[in-house]
Amino acid sequence: MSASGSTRGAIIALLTAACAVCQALFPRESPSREVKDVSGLWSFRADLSPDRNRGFEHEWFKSPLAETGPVIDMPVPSSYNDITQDARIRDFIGWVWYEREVWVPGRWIKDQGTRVVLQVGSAHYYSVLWINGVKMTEHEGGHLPFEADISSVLRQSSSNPCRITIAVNNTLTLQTLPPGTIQYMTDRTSYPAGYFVQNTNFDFFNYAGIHRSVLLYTTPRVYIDDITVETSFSDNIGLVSYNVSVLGSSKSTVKVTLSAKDGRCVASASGSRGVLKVTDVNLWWPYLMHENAAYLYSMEVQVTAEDGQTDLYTLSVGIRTVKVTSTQFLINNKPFYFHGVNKHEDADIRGKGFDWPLLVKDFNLMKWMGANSFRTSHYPYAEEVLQMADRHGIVVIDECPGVGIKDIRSFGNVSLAHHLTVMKELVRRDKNHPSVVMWSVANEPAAEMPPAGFYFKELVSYTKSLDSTRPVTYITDSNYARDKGAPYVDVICVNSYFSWYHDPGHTEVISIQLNTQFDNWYGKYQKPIIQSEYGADAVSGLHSDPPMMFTEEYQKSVLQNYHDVFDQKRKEFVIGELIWNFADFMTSQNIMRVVGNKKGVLTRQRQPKAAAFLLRERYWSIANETGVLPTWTRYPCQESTSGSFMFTLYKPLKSCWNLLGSRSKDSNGGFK
Ligand code: BDP
Repeated sequence: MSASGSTRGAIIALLTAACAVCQALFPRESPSREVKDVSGLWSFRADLSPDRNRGFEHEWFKSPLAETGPVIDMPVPSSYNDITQDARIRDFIGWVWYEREVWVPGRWIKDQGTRVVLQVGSAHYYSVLWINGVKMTEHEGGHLPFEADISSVLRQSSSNPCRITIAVNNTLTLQTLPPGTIQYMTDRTSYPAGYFVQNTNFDFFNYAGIHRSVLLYTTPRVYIDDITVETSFSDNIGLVSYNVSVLGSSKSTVKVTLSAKDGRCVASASGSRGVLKVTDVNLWWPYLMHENAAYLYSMEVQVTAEDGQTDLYTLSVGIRTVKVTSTQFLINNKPFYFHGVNKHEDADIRGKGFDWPLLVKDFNLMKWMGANSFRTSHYPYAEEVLQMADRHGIVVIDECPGVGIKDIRSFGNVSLAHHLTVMKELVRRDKNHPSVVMWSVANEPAAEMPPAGFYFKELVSYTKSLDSTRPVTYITDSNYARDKGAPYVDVICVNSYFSWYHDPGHTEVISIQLNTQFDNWYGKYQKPIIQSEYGADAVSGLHSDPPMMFTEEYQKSVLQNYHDVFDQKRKEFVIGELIWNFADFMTSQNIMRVVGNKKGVLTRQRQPKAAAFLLRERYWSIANETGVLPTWTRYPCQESTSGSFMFTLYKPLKSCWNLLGSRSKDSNGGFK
């Protein structure tokens, strides 16, 4: 076996059983499943001991946390950093302990045929979970769910209610994703004993804690472990190929039915694998691309065990295809142009904690802006975000936490094996979302370093082996001639900050530098290109004319200069533009940032800067060019008093309405 062959074998071996604790199906109620949300107020204690290890030495998980020392209230989900007035908690590095006692419904425990699972939506970064003092599982990685079957511990233990203890450590090392280093300052003339800091190669604040809901849910003993759907179509027939994984018995029967929005069953099949055929299919189309965007079917999977017990799970299914040519990104065989945003999970007080009002507000803002897409920069977002994207037709580039891989020691086999595991967990969770059209395996890695070639070859090909239906990319800021991973990606995604980090203050250089950037990349690879980041900081309310850096006018001017080039190149091979960033976000403290990164076109509180209006004008007019924007797409819409829908008029659209009459639809309802 060659050196790289044996390395690969070792890495793949490391991956077996990697998903023992990772979740495939979003916990959802059904006639056979119950869900109990145990988020809310938890007890919290940061381990402030010098080596952060007192909690383990003194076994804080064995008794109620309050008996081990002082605890404070901590909301879940939320980052813990901005909840208190204590800078030590804000900047804490190491183990923190969470605990909550909950009542588990008696019938869940009595009924031996019920499996009780505890799921943590995400906790940053490394977690250990105990139930009633018994260790259940550990999980590495901050942005994906993990779970444990806790049925037997619940049944063994006489203690009721049940005590959930979760220890979470946010330390980042060269082998974590994202990577980081802990630097000990040993000069006693400058630093106190034991002083250390966490260094990272990304600028967003390393928020930590339990960031998403903690749920208890049940399934029957014989249960649906995973469902995979892959969709395509031919003329007006939609094809849904499915694969159901059942655990708990080798002898069970599987029935699958697919229903339209009105509840009509449109296809059904038996068996754990098969293909459903849907006549007169309604395809899943992106927002602003079709009059009936984001059409979702409902797939009901029913598993019946030998003893007659059934498990039922319902999955939303959008039927669509994705293809990449040398110049285009095709959704349902039609060219799709990404006019969208990069985001962060970030807000005042809650940090990266999941928040429904924020989620709905952000989708309203994206639709208001005419954005048809976003990238989950720089880590997987809560699955609820993808469910919203499915329902609203917003296209997603789904990124893993491979951000800031800059040190050569982070390209080793331990790092690669973990990176593959993360991709496995990510694909397992997100593979059925029609909104997800591409995987991004990293952001701005040191792709010019010698080991990057092998690393990205393995990472991309492994991701493709997990999902052959979606293109794979990573986001680069390397030199086009020296980037060692670019040969393996399907779409080139480039970040650049002309007239900001280079030639500050000189927007006049943007046109030449951006044209060169595009021509170089396309010339070498003949692959379509997305401008995956560009932008400039603007402190909301700062103005100057002529524009100066950090003012709203300068941010606008940078954007306009980029847009002029995009408008030439999108006639050729540029297939998208994603602004950096949707909203201002918190960063670590450093001389480059004024209380956070201000490249948002919205403030952190989601109020528009001048650039947001510029983008809105642009995105809506690009959407108009495709000629598919009759009244129904305009946003927001209001119900009129007469009961019919009345839409808020948006000026740039008006002139195009008369054009629409002449457009004709193809057989799938798309516009020609
Ligand atoms: C890019 C990074 C992004 C940063 C941005 C910036 O991908 O995470 O926030 O620069 O500096 O290089 O604003």
